[in-house]
Parts: sequence; C-alpha cells; structure tokens
Amino acid sequence: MDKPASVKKIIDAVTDAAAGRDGPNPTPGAPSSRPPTASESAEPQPPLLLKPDQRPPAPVAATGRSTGAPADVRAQTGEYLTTAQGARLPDSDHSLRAGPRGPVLLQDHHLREKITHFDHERIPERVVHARGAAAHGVFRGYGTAAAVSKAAFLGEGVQTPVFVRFSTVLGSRGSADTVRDTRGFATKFYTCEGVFDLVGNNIPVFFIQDAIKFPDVIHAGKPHPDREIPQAQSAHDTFWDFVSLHTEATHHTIWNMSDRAIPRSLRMMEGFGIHTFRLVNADGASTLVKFHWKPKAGVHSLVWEEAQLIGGMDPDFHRRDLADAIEAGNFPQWELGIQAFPDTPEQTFEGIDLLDPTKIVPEELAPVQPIGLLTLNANPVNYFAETEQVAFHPGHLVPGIDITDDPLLAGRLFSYLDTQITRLGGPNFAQIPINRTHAPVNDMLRDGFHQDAVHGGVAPYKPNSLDGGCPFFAGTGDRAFVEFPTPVAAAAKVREAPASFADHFGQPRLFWLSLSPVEREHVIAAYTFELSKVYEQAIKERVLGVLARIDAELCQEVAAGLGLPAPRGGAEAFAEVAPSPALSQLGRRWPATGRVVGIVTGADSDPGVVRRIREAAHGAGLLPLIIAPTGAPLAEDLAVQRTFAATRSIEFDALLVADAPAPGADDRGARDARHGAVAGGQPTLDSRIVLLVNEAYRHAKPIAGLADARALWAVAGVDPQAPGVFSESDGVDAVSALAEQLRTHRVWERFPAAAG
Ligand code: HDE
Repeated sequence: MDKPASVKKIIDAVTDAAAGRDGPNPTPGAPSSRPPTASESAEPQPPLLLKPDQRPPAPVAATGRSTGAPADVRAQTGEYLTTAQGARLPDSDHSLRAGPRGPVLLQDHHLREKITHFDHERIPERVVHARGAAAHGVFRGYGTAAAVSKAAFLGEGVQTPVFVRFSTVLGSRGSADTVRDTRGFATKFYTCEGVFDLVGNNIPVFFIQDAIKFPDVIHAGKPHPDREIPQAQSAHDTFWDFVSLHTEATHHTIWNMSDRAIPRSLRMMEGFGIHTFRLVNADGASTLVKFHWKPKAGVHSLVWEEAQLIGGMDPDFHRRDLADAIEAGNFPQWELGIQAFPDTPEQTFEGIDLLDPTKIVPEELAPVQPIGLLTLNANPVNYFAETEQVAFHPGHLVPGIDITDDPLLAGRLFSYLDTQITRLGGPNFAQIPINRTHAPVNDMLRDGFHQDAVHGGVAPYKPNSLDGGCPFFAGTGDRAFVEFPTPVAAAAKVREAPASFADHFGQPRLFWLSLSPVEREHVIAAYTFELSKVYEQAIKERVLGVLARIDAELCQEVAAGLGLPAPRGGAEAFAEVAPSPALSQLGRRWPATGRVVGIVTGADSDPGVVRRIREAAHGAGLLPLIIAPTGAPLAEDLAVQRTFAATRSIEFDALLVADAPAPGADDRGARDARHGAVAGGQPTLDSRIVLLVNEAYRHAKPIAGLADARALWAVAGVDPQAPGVFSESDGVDAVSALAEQLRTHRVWERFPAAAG
C-alpha cells in the first residue's frame, strides 16, 4: 500500500539523515552505516561496512605482533547465517519438531547452540565502575617530560593509540549516567614498550587513605543490602553513616557534593591520577609527580534538577554525548600534565604529604606542566568486546613510570589483576583484543581458560636450552622495566597511618574557600538534598558536626535547610588555608565547539530563516537540532531532529526560539501531561515549548528569541532583561550571541548567589 505523501516525506528525511546525506554536517546518531530499506532484504550480501566513526581494536595477535589484517576486520564474514562452526543455516526461526504441531526434538543442535550461548552472554559486571562509556584515540607526546621520564610514548611527536573508559562508581551497569557520583577516567596507552594504564578519576582525592578501607566505603555507598535501594547514589543512610564516622572521607565528600559530581559531559571533566607517581629519567633520576588531564572544552557541570530529569529522560546522556561528539567530528581533547616534586626522603611538598591520597597540591604552589595531548577520535564497534572487556590495572607500567608507597595504591596493585580473573573468566584476559599490547609478548605464561594463543616450543621455563634459551632477559640498554630502588627506612611492622595523614578538615576548607559563590550555593544544596534523604536524625547531626569543622556558613546553611540547629564549630578551629582559584570551574572562557542548540520552530516557520540559523550554528561549531511540532521536514533539506512530544530542555545547552508556536495537535492534557505547564484556560502557545523555555531559563542556559518569539518570554517566566536572554531580529546575530555566551557555559549571573 502506498504511504501518504507526508509520511513518505518523513521516511525519506529520516533515511537521508541516517545516510549522512542531510547536508555537509550530518546529525549524529544514525544506527548503521547504510539506511535500511522498508522491507527485509532477501538478496545475500556481505556484512555492512563499519560506520565511519567506528574503529575496532588494532588487529594485533595475542602475542602483540601485527597480523597484517585490515584495520576494520570484523568478527563476522560471509553472506550466510551459520552455526558457530561455520555450517550454513537455512532457518533460525523455527525449532526442529516432529511435525508442525509435534514436540521439539532434542537433536536440534542449532536450537541448543543458540540458546546455550545466549544463556551465557553475561559476565559479572565490575564491582565498582560498572557503568562506563569508552572511545579510541591517540596520544601525542610533547617531549616536555623528557627531563623527568624516559617513557618512549612521552617523547616529542610520538603518537600512541589509546582506549579511554569513563565511568560512574556506585551504580550498576544499567544505571543512569547523570547521577551524583565520582567519575572514573581510565586510559590505556598501547605504547611500544608495553601497555601503560592511567586509571584515574575526575576528582583529585579519594575517600580513604588506605586500600584496606575500600570494601567499607563501597559497601556504605552501594544500595542497602536488604532492599537494594537506592541505586547509583550516595543520598542514603549507610553512605552518610560511614563518611561522618570516617572523617578522612570529608575531602572527597565535599567534592562529591560540588558540581564536579554532575558533569555536563564526559568531554568536560578533568582527570587525576590521584596518587603521587614516580617518574624516572634516562639517567635513573627520580621525580615525584601527580598526573592531571585538562579538557580543552573546559570543566562544566549540569544543574541538579537537570541531572535528575536526565536520569529519567535520557539515562544514556553522557555516553550518547560522547559518541555523538566523536561521530560529528568534534573530537574531545585533553592535555596531560604533571605537577612535579623533588623526590625527597620525606616525600612531602610545602608541608603536604605526597603519599596521602586525600590531599591535593594546589596548582598555585606547583603548576601543572603539559606533557602531551589526548584526542578521542573513534567510537568502539562493540560495547561488550571493548568497553565491557577492557581491563585496566594501575600495575600496567612502562619504563620511566613507577609507583610510590601510597598505601591506597598498594592495594590497587593487587585488586585490579585479582578482579579481572573473576570478571573475565580466567587469567588470559590480556589476550582479549582490546587488552592486547602492541609490543611483542614472550611471557612463559601458559594455558588456562580462554587461552587464545598457540604457543610453540617445549620450554616455557628459564633457564632452558631446549628452546635455544629463548626468551632472554633484557640487558642494560634494552629498555627493561626496572623498579626504582627506593630506599625503605628501618621500621617495625605496624597497622598505623603516619601522623601527617591526620588532618581531615584543612583541605575540605581549602576547597570550599576556593569556590565561587554560586558553586558554594550548589554545595550547600547538595548536602541539604542528600541529608534530607537520610532517615536517621543522629546521622544528619553527625554530618553537621563534620561540616562545622569545615566552615560555619556551610554548616549553618545546611542546618537551616534541614531544620536543625547548627552545632558550634568555633572559628578558632578552622585551618588557615589559602584558597586555590584553580579549583573553581568558573571565571574562564572555553570554546563552545560541539555544544547543542535547540532551534524552536512552528508549523509555519519560514524554512529560509531556519536554514540560515542552522548554517550559522554549524559555522560557529555548534550542533543545531531543529525542534518542530511533528517530524515532518520543514523543507527537502531541513529534517526535524526533535519533536515537541519527544523532547525536553535537558537535550540542549542553549535555545534559539525562531517562532512562538501555537499549540500542536497533540498539546492536550489527556495526551501529554505537560499541557498543564501553562496555567489557566486555553493556552495560545504550545505548552511543551513554554516548559522547554522555562526550564532552560531556570537552568541558567542562554536563550535567544527572534522578534515573533518574544511572546513566549512572559508565559514561560523569562525576564527579557535577565543576563543571557537575547532578543534579536536576525537569526545569525542570535546564533553569535548564544555561541559567545556558551563560552562561559551557563549564565550563573542570572541568579545571584547569597553564599558568601
Ligand atoms: Fe578502583 N577499582 N579501586 N580506584 N577504579 C576498579 O577494577 C580499587 C581507586 C578506578 O573503566 C576495579 O577492573 C581498590 C582509586 C577506575 O574498567 C577494582 C581501590 C581510583 C576504575 C578496583 C580503588 C580508582 C576502577 C573494579 C582502593 C582513582 C574503572 C573493576 C585501594 C585513582 C576502570 C576493575 C575501568 C575499577 C579496586 C581505588 C579508579 C575492584 C581496591 C583511588 C577509573 O579492582
């Protein structure tokens, strides 16, 4: 049956968009490399090519050698459906039965193979950091680290393939992306000297100082063991019970209550190695360092209401954003930098214990020196094979990078290898394609579950003569990994932390004092929100006792929000600390590249105006998405990306209202509850768009309106004089105003802060 013309127009537009044929700047998100046909294709043909933004792991053998296979080698070959053994199949829709109504036969080997494999498709999710998203990329060394490290990949101009996995910590694999939590930032460098993993977080300190407390803090943060709630969040009794009793967690906790724990995008997070590492140069000299990733796009965050809405509207918000940005060619970039400290016997810097992972060294005391550039430029091909199976380990080190005696790091050096054995089903996970090193492997490790390599020779032992003595030890000059001969002071065995680990409140205060007023408001709101969700009064009071030791105003404001008296802290107890302006996310300007602008159109919008706006937005490096009453294209070349019914403000960094649309056909209370967003009588404007504009305004996003659109302002509660609200007569001017404003991310000055 022929489709009505309007439906056909939509199908064609969607098909064109999927094909990347909607102009020179295709909208990311097409599910496959070729648009589907309406009916199922019966003509045998080979597997489709990969999408242009995708790249599989490098085709190296399990022993690190290049296989010579093409870079886009696929797991599937041939045109026909086969069994796992390669026998072609004529049917996979019906079990083998004794007659069409008879019993299913046990001899159906295809049924048994298909179901058995399906039964075993899942592996244990990571005990922490279960939810993640990843991308391939390249790291280019600047050569500026040569004086402190001999690592080959840090050399000038050296390009090293990388795989980066970002994650939340607490939630299960299916949890929402935008929960309040620390984010993991783990990078695998496939260097010519072996794999180096920098397994960091987006917060520069950790909850605990000693790995032996890790199960405690994680058990406290995970859902309660009886009801298994709440999922992926710290706003519950056990978390606050633990952190208020174990006050070394105070510093990490205040970072978690700050905007850092609700990033706008994985592309807009800093990363930190946290522990102090040791770099060793070609002369064997050692320098202590802390690693930093600095995003070129700046550090930006969501507002809390937005983060919560996204949890329901688009739980995949961060992973979608990362994949879309890469697909659209907006490759995320970070500079790797180091803070360098002399390796003295005390291992302190300006009185800060470098082995205490709950302490930072302010950048004002030790500047971050750039040593290389990371660019993420390709999406994974298969989530399970790559993002799920990648196995990081802080013990994956290369010559020139070594560890220190941080007691947290020591436990990690045990844990990661140990956990992969269960998670990845045995000791051979280094042979999984995404984990394979690009350096030759000759390791004498043999057999075990999932052994992928066919080892030759008879003598996997040393010394041997039967295999010609191979493999040999690396001699001086052969670039071996040699542990730095760190002196160990004479001591007795104790279960004890050094006295320098005892200050739990000085650096949380430093963090608080370094924030801008609006960032402090957010911290107050976050503590108040989280503690309002705590059932036990005693725990809330205990947390207030902790806050009283950070700052009196913080404590008082949170207490007021909870309706509890603020405990007396006493200003005399506060540590004398100098703020570190580098800790604030605000006060600088960053490129607006890749930010998403929603263009609101109506049924009668002039395609010429919308086309110019879209072109100007592309020209400014933004990602414009056209929002319209239905999916019917505005013109042949103007596909609609979002409809009133299916969108919400959270999808956009800024709005450009090209038209104030009349209520759409489906703007009815019985069909869309948002209809109630406009109070009183029959609205003359579409209520979904009124709510869209209202939310964007409240979330401090830049908004621009063309002449006709200003009718929306009053209904949506927008003050036309407020900062970041632009009324323009020309669409191109409106785009420029938004792009410029987006360089500071949000218009925080729209809502002045009260916190001092
Ligand atoms: Fe982890 N951590 N961790 N962690 N961690 C894991 O390893 C652990 C810590 C971090 O995307 C696990 O493969 C202990 C600090 C990231 O695959 C596990 C301690 C930092 C990821 C583990 C810590 C991290 C993990 C779970 C206390 C920042 C995700 C699955 C000593 C510097 C990596 C796995 C990925 C994952 C143990 C503390 C970062 C169980 C025992 C500090 C980014 O091995």
